[in-house]
Amino acid sequence: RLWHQPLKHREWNGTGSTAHFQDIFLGRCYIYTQLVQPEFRDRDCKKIEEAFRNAFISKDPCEVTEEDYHPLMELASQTVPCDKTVFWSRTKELAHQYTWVRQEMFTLENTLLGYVADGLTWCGDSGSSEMNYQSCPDWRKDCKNNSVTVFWKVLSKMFAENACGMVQVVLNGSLSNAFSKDSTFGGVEVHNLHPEKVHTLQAWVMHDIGKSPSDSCSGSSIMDLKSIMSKRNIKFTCQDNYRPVKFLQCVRNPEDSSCSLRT
Ligand code: DN4
Repeated sequence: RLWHQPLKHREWNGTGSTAHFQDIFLGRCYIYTQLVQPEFRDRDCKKIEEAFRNAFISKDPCEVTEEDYHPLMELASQTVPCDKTVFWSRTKELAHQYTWVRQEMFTLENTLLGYVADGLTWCGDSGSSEMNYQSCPDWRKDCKNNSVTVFWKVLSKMFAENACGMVQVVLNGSLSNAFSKDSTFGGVEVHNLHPEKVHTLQAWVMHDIGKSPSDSCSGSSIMDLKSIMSKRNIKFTCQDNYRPVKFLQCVRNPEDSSCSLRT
């Protein structure tokens, strides 16, 4: 290869690393540590960015391990107060709107590492110390052990392990299965709650306004979740269209009949 030819990365089926990844990561880290949660103001964002990069740079992006992210997890560890953890599955936007209004509550993306990585894509290449901005592995078409999927798996596991008290999950009742064992919530988070610390899981099954409800607290997918929790010795409660979250949906759909004061 001639020295001036651009390096050719391997080609994958997913979109490439987010443009300006490092700047976005560092910028978000400073916003979070200086402005969003100033109790983190002494965390070293440059060190965190370096630990993050070291987890996947110069590696085959399909052979990233959970251990690769452990130094980062230690550097950026964070605990959420008891009763304030909110999980979600197929309801990302709504769950985030809820924690935006209830500032004391936390989804994973309201913690430092979830905040900096939310919505970004990143991968390296075994033959190069650069990120691959052309393409990254897709978790369905290429491989599950890719730099992005492994990161969210490790982070979700830790988030669930650290939860305590009463925890919440926002589920999507406009899907045929509001609860899925194959999701990160059903496959990772549910199994990493500690029954000694978490006494209750409270599920809110929300129906999208304008779509017909497909699943609810009495449906079979929620029964599966209930039975998993009972085996895990964690109390389970479920509510359809939990009012405080429904109000947020109604802010966007004020004219819908289900949002009228008389119903
Ligand atoms: P989801 O809405 O089905 O998925 C959320 C994200 O995770 C999407 O980008 C999914 O990709 C991806 N995903 C879902 N299942 C898998 C899997 N088995 N392997 C690899 N990627 C997967 O909800 P969910 O229940 O899967 O994940 C949400 C829960 O996990 C939340 O409680 C969070 O604490 C945590 N989490 C957050 C994020 C994030 O902020 C990512 C992963 C997990 P696709 O189906 O769109 O292709 O981005």
